[in-house]
Amino acid sequence: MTDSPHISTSQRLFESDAPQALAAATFLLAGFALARQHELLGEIEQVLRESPLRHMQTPGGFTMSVAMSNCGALGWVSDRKGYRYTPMDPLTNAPWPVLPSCMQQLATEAAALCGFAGFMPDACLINRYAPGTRMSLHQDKNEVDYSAPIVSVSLGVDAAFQLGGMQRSDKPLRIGLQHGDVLVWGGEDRLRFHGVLPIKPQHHPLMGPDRINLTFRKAG
Ligand code: MD3
Ligand code: FE
Repeated sequence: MTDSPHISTSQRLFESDAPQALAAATFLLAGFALARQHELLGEIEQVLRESPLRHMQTPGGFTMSVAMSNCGALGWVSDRKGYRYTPMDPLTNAPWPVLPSCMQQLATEAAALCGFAGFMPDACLINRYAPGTRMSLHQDKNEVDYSAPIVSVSLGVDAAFQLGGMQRSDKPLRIGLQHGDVLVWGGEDRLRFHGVLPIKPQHHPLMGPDRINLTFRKAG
């Protein structure tokens, strides 16, 4: 038997009761966003009406396959000049949309459950992966203060996340991420290399073929 080209996404039914440690300071909160999924998706829709998803240019002149937008006081951008955070959306020439309350509370609560009390993100990068989209191994290094953690929320179809080491050449662990999963990492794991393998064709009841990832950061 051959694989169907559009297998349905596996569904997590419940949130786990405790964070699962993937490394010393990297934690998976399985299903932690499920209880607020509809409110979250509504907030994301509203943000994207104001600052739409777009494919940014890399400094080397390539077009990124992940479509991105941001909300919060600062937003991550890439163009021919490099990677950085800006207070204004270069597409709309207006400030990035305000970080909505359900999104912000989710990030603060998830961080606290993993030992990072008082996490106040000032930036949320929204990544949209269509089938086939990947994000190659990289470090998140554009933030001013590495003592703050990063919180990520996975929505939509499943992804295979790569958790690498401190060198690009360190063999990454492969971790399956499902709709509603939340990852928190900080401390000694803050600068680990990480990436996302190409998204397989799948169907999610709320998100169709796509995956959306939110990453909450203290950027400035
Ligand atoms: C890093 N996004 O936007 S976040 C990014 O799924 C980004 O869209 C990916 O990398 C995404 O910069 C991955 C998840 C993540 C999880 C655990 C980590 C990144 C991590 C642990 C250490 C370092
Ligand atoms: Fe990253």
